[in-house]
Amino acid sequence: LKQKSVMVWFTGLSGSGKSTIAIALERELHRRGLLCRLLDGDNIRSGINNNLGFSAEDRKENIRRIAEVSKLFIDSGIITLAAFISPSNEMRKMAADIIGKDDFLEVFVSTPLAECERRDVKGLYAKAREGKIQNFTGISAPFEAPESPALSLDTSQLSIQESVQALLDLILPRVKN
Ligand code: GGZ
Repeated sequence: LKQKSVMVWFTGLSGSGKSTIAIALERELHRRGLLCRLLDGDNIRSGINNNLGFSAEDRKENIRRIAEVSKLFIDSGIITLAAFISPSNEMRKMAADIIGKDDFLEVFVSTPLAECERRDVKGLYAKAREGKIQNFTGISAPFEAPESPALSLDTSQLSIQESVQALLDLILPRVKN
């Protein structure tokens, strides 16, 4: 293998910027010739996890499967980025245990709820406030902030470029031979 792999696990509210940052990071890693793969709702909840909803139980199973799939990527030497709300310490610990703590970097996209709700890119917060979506994280379902993330990124304070640079500073030393 030419590169060491690492798991970059993004956690944060809907609309916090997890996928946006992860996509920009993926592009920068590719530009440096590094193999990486992004897992997010678009390729996981539409496919392998299309039978899961947003109950606490389904979210836990969502995260468990994502961690198992990520482990396969990691074991193949591919830097793996996962962008899921993963709302509890218990779920993130389960993911870290499956993947292995040494390879697991927890990144908290800490954009405040008020800012996520102000953006409301998909109109989901409005629907959640109206009661049209149940169990919506931050409104009618809990989100626990991580206790000791490797990195916290608040996209109401940092540009995407600044966030990506902080991530590269964290990741590149770990994947170089
Ligand atoms: C939270 C929900 C919900 C509920 C649909 N709660 O902004 P989005 O749209 O694209 O990202 C959210 C996504 C969250 O899925 P995850 O797999 O990341 O969640 S978890 O880790 O908790 O399993 C949102 C959309 O799905 N969405 N209903 N009730 N987000």
